[in-house]
Amino acid sequence: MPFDHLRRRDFLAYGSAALTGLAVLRSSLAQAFPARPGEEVVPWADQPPPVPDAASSVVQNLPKWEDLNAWLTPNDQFFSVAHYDRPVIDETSWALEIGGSVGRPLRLTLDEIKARPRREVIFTLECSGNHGFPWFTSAVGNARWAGTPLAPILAEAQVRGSSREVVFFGTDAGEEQVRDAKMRQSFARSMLLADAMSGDNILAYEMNGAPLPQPNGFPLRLIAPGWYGIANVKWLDRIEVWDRPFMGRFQARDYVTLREEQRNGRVVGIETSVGRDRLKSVPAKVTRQGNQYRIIGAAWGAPIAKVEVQVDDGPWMAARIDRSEEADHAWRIWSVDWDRPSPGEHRITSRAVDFEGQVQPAMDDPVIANKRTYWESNGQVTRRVRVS
Ligand SMILES: Nc1nc2c(c(=O)[nH]1)N[C@H]1C(S)=C(S)[C@@H](COP(=O)(O)O)O[C@H]1N2
Ligand SMILES: [Mo]
Repeated sequence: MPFDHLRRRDFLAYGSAALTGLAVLRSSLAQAFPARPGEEVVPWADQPPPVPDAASSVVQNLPKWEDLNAWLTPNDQFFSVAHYDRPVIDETSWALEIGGSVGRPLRLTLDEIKARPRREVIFTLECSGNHGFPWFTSAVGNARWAGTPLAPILAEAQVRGSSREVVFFGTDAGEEQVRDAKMRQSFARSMLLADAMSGDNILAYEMNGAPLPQPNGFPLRLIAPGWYGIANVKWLDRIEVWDRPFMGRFQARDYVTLREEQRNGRVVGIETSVGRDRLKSVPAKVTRQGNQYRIIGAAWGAPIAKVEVQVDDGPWMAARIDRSEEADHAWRIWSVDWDRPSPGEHRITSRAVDFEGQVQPAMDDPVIANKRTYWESNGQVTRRVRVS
């Protein structure tokens, strides 16, 4: 499976194993954003501008990085992105349909889905547009999602041999235009059959121990650990198996990356659909206790081997990574102590390195600099802070 290099140790808890896992998680919460007695948060000098009116219905509940204190992002601090409306669904009349290129179409109520085997996964979900605009810098959160595995449901529906991909439909819909033709369509995204069958994917009805909040997809959403937010279809009501490529707006027209790349000394324009997460880190906050400053951040998108931090044009310093919580698809919280910084404004940049030695790209790396659309903005993030 293409996923296997990411799966050093799954945090997929079953039955009694779930209890052990949760105990480990709870004990680690206090350390995740390390705090010292009496310390204060030094607010960033470069606060993001407010969400512009044109985007304010699509993007909601962006948290302030300075306000995040825990490895698991509380539901009330978790961002919400919705491209159409945020449907209010009556769970008693709602059902999930599985059809298309299958031998045995299924219809499952929420009770029937909850009666199936339960699985939890801790997954850091990031909108691929995050850091694509100055106001869009905290569309990422880490939650403990609970639901039932997707693969056995597809197997029960008897996927036909000729099948190519699985399309996930939400109940939210809008008018879409191609050339001069207009048509009402549901939000939808597809995955290749092999990707959909990954043991990591769940149909989730819980987020951090509570029923899925309405802005995050109540009553059911796909959680595809390792994939950008867009793949994690909310307000799910239909799954179809197809033998031809799905070409909907959020697959093939929006959420596509245009990049100029070199091929034998020639520049070629490459266009790809946004898919798996990319290696990324951000400085989250600066705290201080007297003269003792500390920089705290998060890193995700790939198994994190190390994180380095640069202040102004100084040397890259190794950050401590909190390894007390281990979950393959969850962010790592890191920190560096910053003793007696000189008064004035400073620039703080972080870069993550994965276990394959890949380094989060600098903003002037061609992979970022030659990108023409704003999605998949995983370049190094620089924040500014004022020391008195
Ligand atoms: N049905 C539906 N699912 C959706 C979307 C949507 O607009 N409709 N937005 C996607 C995008 S772009 C992102 S980033 C994530 C955001 O998940 P969240 O709102 O729970 O943070 O949901 C994804 N799933
Ligand atoms: Mo997104």
